[in-house]
Amino acid sequence: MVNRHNYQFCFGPWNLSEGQDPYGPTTRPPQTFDWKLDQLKKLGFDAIMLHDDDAVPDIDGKADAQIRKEARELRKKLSDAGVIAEMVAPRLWFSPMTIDGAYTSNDPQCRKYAIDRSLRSIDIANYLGTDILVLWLAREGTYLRESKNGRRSVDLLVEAFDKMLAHDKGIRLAIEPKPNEPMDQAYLPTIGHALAIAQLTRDQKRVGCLIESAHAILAVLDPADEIDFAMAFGKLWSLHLNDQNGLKFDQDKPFGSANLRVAFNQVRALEHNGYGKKGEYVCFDVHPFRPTKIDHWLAHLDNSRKTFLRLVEKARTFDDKQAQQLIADRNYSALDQLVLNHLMGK
Ligand code: GLO
Ligand code: MG
Repeated sequence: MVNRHNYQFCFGPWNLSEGQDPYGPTTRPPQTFDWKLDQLKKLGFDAIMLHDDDAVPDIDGKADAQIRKEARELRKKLSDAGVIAEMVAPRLWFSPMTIDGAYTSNDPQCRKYAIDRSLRSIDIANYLGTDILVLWLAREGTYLRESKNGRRSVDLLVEAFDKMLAHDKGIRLAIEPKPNEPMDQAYLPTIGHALAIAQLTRDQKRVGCLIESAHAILAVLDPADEIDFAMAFGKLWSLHLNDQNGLKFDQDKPFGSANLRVAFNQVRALEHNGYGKKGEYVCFDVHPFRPTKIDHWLAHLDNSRKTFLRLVEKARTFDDKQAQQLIADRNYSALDQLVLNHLMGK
């Protein structure tokens, strides 16, 4: 039942964050991209996730030729460091052109901006040698229901995805659902929504998903079930493991930090489905706690990976035979305790 293989790990430059929150300034000094890449290497991670403007800063002010030049230079820098680019994601939530949404904005100029920028991100993905474009649809949703036409928004999303799929016959779109924050209600809140909308596009085979643990928890779903569901379709192309303590702002806690059992079940689902065997990476979308000192700046990433690997061992050594007997006897109390004892080391 258990597929034994090694996992490959990844994070993004934004995961070495400075501690700003809506109520106060940063608590750690800004660092350069090169410094972050060095830390990634130092920690022994294999790949880096990149927003389009992590790869090419100030992208909106640059001509295509300049973007190509900078992206190619970055590819060389990454390859010198022995790191690959896992994905590129258009950052469609900072620009004044995406204040009222990107692909689903009510303003046609803004919608055009969002699509043009996404096509540029696809070009960057090509220059960097990855075929995954991650779409976290941060501003595709509503603060108030009456401000947008929900049905039309679905059509607009499909139209945007179709333009991306047509732009490059090799690109795969990995939709990263999140039910809320920054929006009150997002249009694609769950993996079910992401995989359903794929069916409406011109090439559903190239529209898949990325699961983030915290986003599933915010949707009141079990991330392990989301993993099983996506992998039943062969569509889990990337992963943002982290943790979340209940229904509040997106916390991006270290993996396993809030609920070790939920983390264990995610790892079990990945193991059972053979995640990683087709080259998929385990990425951590985690942030340091705001009070974290500079000296401890990398610990949340290192700890997340350590916890993940220990849970892989726990998944591989779980007594499945005994579990099956208890399941056959419908002795779920004993099954519950079997899991707890296993996690507690007894
Ligand atoms: C925020 C998201 C965000 C994305 C990243 C990649 O809630 O998790 O961190 O994963 O921007 O698009
Ligand atoms: Mg994420």
